[in-house]
Amino acid sequence: MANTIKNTQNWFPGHMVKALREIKERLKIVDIVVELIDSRLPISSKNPFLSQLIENKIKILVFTKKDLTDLNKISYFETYYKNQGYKTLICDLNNPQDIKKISSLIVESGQPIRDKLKAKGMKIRPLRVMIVGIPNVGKSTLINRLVNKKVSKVQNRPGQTVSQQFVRINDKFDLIDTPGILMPHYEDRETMLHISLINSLKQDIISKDDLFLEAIKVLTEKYPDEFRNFYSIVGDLSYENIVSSIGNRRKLFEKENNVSLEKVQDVLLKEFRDGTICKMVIDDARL
Ligand SMILES: Nc1nc2c(ncn2[C@@H]2O[C@H](COP(=O)(O)OP(=O)(O)OP(=O)(O)O)[C@@H](O)[C@H]2O)c(=O)[nH]1
Ligand SMILES: [Mg+2]
Repeated sequence: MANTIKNTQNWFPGHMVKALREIKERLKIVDIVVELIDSRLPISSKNPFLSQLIENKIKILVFTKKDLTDLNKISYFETYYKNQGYKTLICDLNNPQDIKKISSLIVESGQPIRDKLKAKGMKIRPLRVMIVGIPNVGKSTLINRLVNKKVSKVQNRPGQTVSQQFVRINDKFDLIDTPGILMPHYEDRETMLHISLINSLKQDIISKDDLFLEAIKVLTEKYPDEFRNFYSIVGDLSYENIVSSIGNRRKLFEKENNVSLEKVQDVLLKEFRDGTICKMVIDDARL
């Protein structure tokens, strides 16, 4: 484990390395870990390093961005993680009801710890809760919603949370915000592309051409009907026809009224990332 982390240090941005070290340190006093993953990538957006670090904690796994996911496919992954000892919730962090569910689950899961303290005649203190996850999965959003005011910067870009913050939620629990940790998948380029397609990886690591090709691949293989409908693509789903259909329909031209590939790429990648094309799960349900 130590070796694996060491080997990735060249790739990790400096604050990622720092975050991992800090998380390890903070874990010593943490009761409950709330790990956030993006529902669209229920496997790839989960940090395998973290799983090992939190083995002995009470573990809550929140699948975020429920509003962007293909609910027909998600229960498979929920069962998979439940079998690994996680308490799971599938949430839209912009829905106040879902925030309440997370809050209740934290309190409920931590009750045994509070009972233990009580039995020992010790003072019952607030549970110490840590929110973790790779960039852009909603950590700051969750904290903001839990405390009901803006305390942590929220932006749809990776790596926004740089320093850690403590937040008192109520008399039952305290939260520690942490920077997102991204597990780089050197051997698995496809996973890297997918992580980038949900905006959890710095864009400049991968070329726009490669990302665009992968987005098209995901859409044509997994959601061809939705893809066609969204962009009104008539005819086959060949690269040329996709580019010319989107370009012509959206009027994405260069000077000479030729379709601009770059503009088509920008539009499709933005709409893919924003989840407007269709609700989707990108990871395969074969585990
Ligand atoms: N549609 C949707 N958007 C969400 C949800 N949760 C978070 N977001 C959006 O996702 C983006 C990233 O959210 P943040 O809370 O900044 O994510 P983070 O994990 O703190 O990101 P870093 O600080 O970069 O690690 C923002 O645009 C949020 O509004 C959700 O459940 N549904
Ligand atoms: Mg953040």
